[in-house]
Amino acid sequence: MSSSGVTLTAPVNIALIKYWGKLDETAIIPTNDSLSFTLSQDDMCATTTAMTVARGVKSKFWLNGKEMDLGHPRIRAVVEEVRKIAKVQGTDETLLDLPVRIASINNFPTAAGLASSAAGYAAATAALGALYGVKGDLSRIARIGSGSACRSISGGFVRWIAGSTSEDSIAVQVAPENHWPSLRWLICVVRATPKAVGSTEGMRRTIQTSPLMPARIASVPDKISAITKAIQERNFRAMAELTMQDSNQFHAICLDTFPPLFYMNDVSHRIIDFVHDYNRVKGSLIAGYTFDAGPNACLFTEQENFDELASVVEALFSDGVETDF
Ligand code: 2P0
Repeated sequence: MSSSGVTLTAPVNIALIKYWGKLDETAIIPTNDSLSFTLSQDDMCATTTAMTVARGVKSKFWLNGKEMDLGHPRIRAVVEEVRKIAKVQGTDETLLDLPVRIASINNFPTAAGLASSAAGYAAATAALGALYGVKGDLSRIARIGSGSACRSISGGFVRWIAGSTSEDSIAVQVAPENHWPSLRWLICVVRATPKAVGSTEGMRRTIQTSPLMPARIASVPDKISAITKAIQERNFRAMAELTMQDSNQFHAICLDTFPPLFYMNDVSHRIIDFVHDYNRVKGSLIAGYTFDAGPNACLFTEQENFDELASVVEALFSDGVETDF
């Protein structure tokens, strides 16, 4: 970290109740609330450095060492929003006028349905916010970069309140990092290559074509209330059932989209079958799953069951799955 630069890290978050669909594509106002768990800083994360450079030096942006277009509307929107707020809050305008350089690195596969944009935009927003001395909520700025990024600004369990304007669509923590210390995640990388249809295009297609989508949107408020209660009570069974059902509903909506969105693959389906069989054999619901817009499985369980679950998954799927922590 130099006097004119700052480096910050943000972890990925895993959605238990999914975000899928926008009411406003530019401001990124979602069709429904969503709720997620932010992994710890030691797990999958993005690290971003933001620094001002001397006048006349070109502004630049790198992702995983590759130079990207700083004119990309989303990264530009984040930079402009951070500067706008900093100006209102009284940051020296000479600093705000200087060219800026941003470099972000993910320690996990990018764009493979592992929430890379969430961690990336959260880290970039945090680094730019610190660089320009912005105070207060950063979640609505991160949201402008990538919707799910607003949930990676906080740790623990986080709810993104859909809101209806750019001002009131924000993420709030519903339980802190240390609320449920026995909860453990097993991220199974089924395929680490970028998805065929990106989230933005996929959501647009779903909104335009899925007859089931309105029913999903209507069902979310009750699910958010129920899972919030389950989290507060550390009720694993209720939390796991709601999470698995919401993942399945999200992928049903994807299949109901036309042309359909196939984010899971045969290995993903085998993992789902395995989790249900495993719980049945154990005689109790001890493991859960959720899948984002990709085939990779996010499994979860409690500490006492983690080692066994990890070794069984490793043994059964090691040919097609790379397990992470
Ligand atoms: C989620 N996903 O809640 C859901 C579940 C994918 C499936 O948020 O267009 O990359 O940048 O706002 O945030 C992926 O969407 O989409 C996502 P944009 P984003 O985590």
